[in-house]
Amino acid sequence: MQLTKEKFKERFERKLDDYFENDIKHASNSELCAALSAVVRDGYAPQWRRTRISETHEGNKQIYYFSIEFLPGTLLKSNLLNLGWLKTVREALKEMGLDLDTIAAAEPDMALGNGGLGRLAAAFMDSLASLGYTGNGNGIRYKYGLFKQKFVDGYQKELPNDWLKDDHWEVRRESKAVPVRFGGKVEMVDDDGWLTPRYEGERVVQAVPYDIAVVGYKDGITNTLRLWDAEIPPQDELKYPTIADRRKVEDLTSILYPDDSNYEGLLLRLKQEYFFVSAGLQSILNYFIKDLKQTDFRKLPEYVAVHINDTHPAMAVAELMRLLVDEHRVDWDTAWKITVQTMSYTNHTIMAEALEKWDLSMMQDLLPRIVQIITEIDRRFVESLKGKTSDDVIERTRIIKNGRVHMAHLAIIGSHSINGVAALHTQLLETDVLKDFYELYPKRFNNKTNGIVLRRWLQIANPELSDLLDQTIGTKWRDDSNEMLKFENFYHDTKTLNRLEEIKLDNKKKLAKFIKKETGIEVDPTAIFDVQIKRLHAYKRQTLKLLHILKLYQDLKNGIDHPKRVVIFAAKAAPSYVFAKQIIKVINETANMINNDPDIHGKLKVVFLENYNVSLAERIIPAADVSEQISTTTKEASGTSNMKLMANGALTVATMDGANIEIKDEVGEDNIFSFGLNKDQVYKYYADKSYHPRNIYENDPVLRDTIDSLKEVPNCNGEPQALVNNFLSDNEEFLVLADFEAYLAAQKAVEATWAQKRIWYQMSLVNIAHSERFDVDKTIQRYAQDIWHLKKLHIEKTK
Ligand code: 26Q
Repeated sequence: MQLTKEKFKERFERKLDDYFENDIKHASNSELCAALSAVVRDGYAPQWRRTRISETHEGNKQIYYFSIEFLPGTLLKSNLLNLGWLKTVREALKEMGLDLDTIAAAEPDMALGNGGLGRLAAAFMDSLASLGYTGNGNGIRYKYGLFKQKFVDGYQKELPNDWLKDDHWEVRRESKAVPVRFGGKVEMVDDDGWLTPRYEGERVVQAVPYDIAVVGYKDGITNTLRLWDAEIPPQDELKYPTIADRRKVEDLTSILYPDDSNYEGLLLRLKQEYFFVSAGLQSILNYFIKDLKQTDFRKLPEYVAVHINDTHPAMAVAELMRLLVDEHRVDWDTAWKITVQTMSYTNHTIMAEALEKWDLSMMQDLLPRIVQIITEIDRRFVESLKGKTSDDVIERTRIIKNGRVHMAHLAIIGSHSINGVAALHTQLLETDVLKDFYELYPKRFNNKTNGIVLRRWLQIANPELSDLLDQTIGTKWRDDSNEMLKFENFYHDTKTLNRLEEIKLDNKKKLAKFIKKETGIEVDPTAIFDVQIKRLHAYKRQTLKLLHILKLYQDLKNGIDHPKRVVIFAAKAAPSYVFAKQIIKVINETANMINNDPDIHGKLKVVFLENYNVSLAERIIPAADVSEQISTTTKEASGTSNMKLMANGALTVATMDGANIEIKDEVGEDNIFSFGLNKDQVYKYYADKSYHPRNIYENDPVLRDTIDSLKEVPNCNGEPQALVNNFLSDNEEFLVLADFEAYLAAQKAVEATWAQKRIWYQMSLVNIAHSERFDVDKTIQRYAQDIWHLKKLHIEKTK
């Protein structure tokens, strides 16, 4: 819908008056934000309704993306951008004496995810709507998002993140509520010749959906992210007389587990997984039967694709079987065909500790019928392979083993497509982690390299760079990222290169101001801004960066010069992850030591910003010169911050891991600083158990001095020693010291290039131009074509 500034002002003032009986002079930022959000909601409402009507009418196939995490961050500016209103609203507010960014800062981050996996799910939602595919998100409405991180004495403390109190987007749809059953006993009885479950002593929870509009960019459609909340069923109120009873039900959706790539077999987590899977599938079948008026379930895969985002929703395989066989009386073989044709699965990690294996007896108590069904799926799987492959392979691939249910096996056996998230990752799945399955089902495996919402990371986060693109290559890139490649034609254009430098400096000044306000630390915007932002995890090796910092510090103390550098970290550690928290403490104390040392004349600063989230990423990324992507090769499935930083012109220092390899392929080896062990070297160390870091320590004086200086970091309680012990332990899994020397060399190359500013910005320009390859729309096109088989929805545009 076209919006003029005048129309906007009028609506905005009316909302402010309706909601708060207030005017722009006296309203608080959160009131202004609420009123602005209300105008935006009115803006997409007709389109949202029309999308729902058209999808039923056209009966196009729909994708349901099942994910236990969605991490959209803030929605206000992204909705404004996608409605095509961003510029108009920004200007209109300015004329009213208001600043959009200040108002938008009052919106809480919707952080219903830990990191990469949740952010990817949100990016997929945006892209599906933007491309005109009917895509639905299915997840959990956590009362508290990912914890808020504070540093006290350099240690991480976690506080609750009560995002709902200021949320403006969700719509409760009680009429779509469905029951979800837990516990009790189940017995199969003959009902008219059909074996039917009879339940006894079960508890029923009411799943109530809250829908959030997903507004597609410009000509896109408006889809739905459906998040489920748990309530007491209205007819069961009397069964929950006390507040404690009620709380038990509410607890189900109260917290997001803060673990990233780490599996803990907790009952509540299992409940959460079944809860949103069952609710989502019931709501899909209700739609199929009631709205599409279908009676033949064999047609389900023509209308519905269900995607399992990592193994957390893998019970969807068994739950769809239950619904088809028990509730709709479809025979087992037919139901199985339908299920496999409907389901597809993405693996996001090769780390063994992240693989979910639920205790069978725990699952049996909570979900007795689901266990019967999984047992039957397992039995038939084993039966189907007997005589066709070795007993060893059968034993390795079956679902239930040693009293545990292997969720990845359930997902693989029950899906027609299995994909990894970057070329190397998929290759490792095929040749190593899921080798047996790859041999059984080679055609099911495929790669889908991750992507990012370039619109957000350029147009919203970096308006100045976006303007430069407009001025050089025209504005078409805003609709078609392929156009960005034309930016390479400006490789020799001094004016453009100078402008790139100015923009970067401007963004760095803004970040420097923010850093000063948040931490009190003074940083020089002309220094190299060296950025590592991602979850804190041993495999991501924030430790390698720490060792580099200590080496630089020692050099500066010894009179060896280096260009000025500001190292910026932001990262949350899982609350129970002791080693990750020790790393945070040591980095914080190292920062204190260095930042307050007058000897080095401010040549090196270290800043650890608290509470990394999408909003903070939007501040840091446009200001980054160097992007640190230094995971142990083979461990980072893809990474996505690498793509965001590249799009904003940061130069990448990278191991050849995950999507870093594809970034290098794209920009060429001259436009990236790659270093470190390759996958074969890493695997050889693992196979031979031949990694003995103590030898490196003893033979490399530079490394030895650096490690020894780590032990001297003040104000700690044994944390530095814990790090040292880890680095030096035999066959240390992440091979930190093995890559140290190569990493220093890569950083030397960074310094040399920094001294030649023209080359630096030429490299930066190439990176920006080629970031188009990682536009999430390209990723989604491939999913839509190869896995989900979707057609675009055609709807009449709002006038
Ligand atoms: C599992 C069971 C119990 C509790 C927690 C979990 C759990 C939660 C989150 C397991 C894994 C995750 C998250 C994994 C994740 O974010 N992986 C990242 O996915 C990105 C998107 O594909 C990749 O880019 C990253 O490389 C990968 O680390």
